[in-house]
Amino acid sequence: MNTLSRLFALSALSAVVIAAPVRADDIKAGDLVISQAWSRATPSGAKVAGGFLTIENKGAAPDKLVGVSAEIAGKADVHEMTTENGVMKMRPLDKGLVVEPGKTVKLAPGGYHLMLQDLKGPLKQGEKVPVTLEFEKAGKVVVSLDVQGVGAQAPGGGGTMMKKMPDHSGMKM
Ligand SMILES: [Cu+2]
Repeated sequence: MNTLSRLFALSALSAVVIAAPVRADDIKAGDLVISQAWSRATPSGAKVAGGFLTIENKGAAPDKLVGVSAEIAGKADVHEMTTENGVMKMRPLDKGLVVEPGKTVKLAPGGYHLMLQDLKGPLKQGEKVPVTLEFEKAGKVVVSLDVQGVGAQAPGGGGTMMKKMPDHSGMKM
């Protein structure tokens, strides 16, 4: 290897490192980066729970979320929530959820979400629930849903606040 190609290899390497500022929580799968996976605690006896996350496609081709499964759920789907004549409705996305190249798709309350059904047990605040996502191109990806409080509307709700205050970890709830 001559000096020039050595230099080139070195700079290419550092470029890769700089171009991928992935946070510790982020999960990379092929061209996809999945982050902020979370859910909400369920009241006892509840049979369904929603799952929320952010999918970013850093590649040049579209990918598609075609399936979801979880140990804790007998059945899981990708759902879409819409408001029709003032009534909130949700339905499974039979054809999957497309993530266009260069775009970010957010699954959040009131919109797209993972629907965990036939729950085998409650989701408890502070727990991490493993869920397997299946993408057409990126394949199967396991993510952990960070379980927040019952009324949480976003990740980083009550559960995360508690974790950031170790002094209060012995506090009774
Ligand atoms: Cu749903």
